[in-house]
Amino acid sequence: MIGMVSAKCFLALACISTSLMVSSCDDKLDQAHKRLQKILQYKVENCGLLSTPEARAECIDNAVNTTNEAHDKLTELWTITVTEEWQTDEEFKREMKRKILDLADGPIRDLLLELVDRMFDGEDSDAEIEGSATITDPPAITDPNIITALSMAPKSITGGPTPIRLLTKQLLINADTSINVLGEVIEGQLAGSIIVRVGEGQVGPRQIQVIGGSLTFSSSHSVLGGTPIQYKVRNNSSSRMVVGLNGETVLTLDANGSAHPLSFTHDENPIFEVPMTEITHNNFNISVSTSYGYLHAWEPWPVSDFNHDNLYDNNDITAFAQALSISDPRTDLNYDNNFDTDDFDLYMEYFTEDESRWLYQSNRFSNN
Ligand SMILES: [Ca+2]
Ligand SMILES: [Ca+2]
Repeated sequence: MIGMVSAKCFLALACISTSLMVSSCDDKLDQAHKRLQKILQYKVENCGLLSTPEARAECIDNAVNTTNEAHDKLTELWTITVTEEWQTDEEFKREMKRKILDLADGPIRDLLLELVDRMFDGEDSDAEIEGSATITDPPAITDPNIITALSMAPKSITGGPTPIRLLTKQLLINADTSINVLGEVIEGQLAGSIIVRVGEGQVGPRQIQVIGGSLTFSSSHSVLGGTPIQYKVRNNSSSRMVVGLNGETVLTLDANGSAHPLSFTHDENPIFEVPMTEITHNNFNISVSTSYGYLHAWEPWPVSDFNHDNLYDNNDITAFAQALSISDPRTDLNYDNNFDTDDFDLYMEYFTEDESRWLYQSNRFSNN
């Protein structure tokens, strides 16, 4: 939804004659293929939750087959559409969707429609967010997931000279938000309550645990069709809040988007990094303009943190290499049905990217 400017794809009109423009449309198709890979990886991960080996194997087979078919069909329709008469991104998208709607296979049709919708999101868009966030006493918590997460969370921070008791609070967020997508400005309100755990008596640079909660983007703009977009913070995720020197703060939210067409799908897990400044104790100012490239929404590769411990380190590389050696479907990252060093090289590329982002946030502030 939020990203920095890149080449407009309607320039792809000139694909055929101008080599300079080829990269921008090839990039679009490449992005769509990468998104398909991610969807496949999530699907395969989810198959692992099934109880019997037979069910898991069937689920993985289905996921691989559906994704491979979608991959080929997307390339085929794209290749036809790119040579046709169209003037703008919107016209190109409409042509693609018209062809996709003719497909007989329901699941592939739905998958491709969503991919094409997403293909132009995040391009030529930016956002402004102005508002505040305040840590205050918690409301009565009724969400059973949050109650469970709280019961399992540690009660204190140990390791220092004296243990620090952790208290449950809420972070109330309220901000005017304006998103510019392809020149269409969507004004709205971003608001919500995030359940956090703070060290008793701690001030200044500190780390704040994020337990759960949700953020809602509501707008009267017709594009939302009267339905707000809800982002639910995933329990036991890598969400966190770090207050650094001079009150510089980053709230990192690992959140699932609702089923809203403008939202991220359940198949993807974008991570938002929202900068804030602590003005007085527990009162934060939010002032973001993506023109300065400061608000981040990134989607880590599902395979980067291969062992799911919220760390990006050498153990993941080892685990990936082992899985690759037994042809785990998640590891065929270049989609050629071979499990080889090409996949490993791609893995290292994605892993390095995710690791550097993760390290950037981890090392950004000193915590004490
Ligand atoms: Ca890991
Ligand atoms: Ca491969």
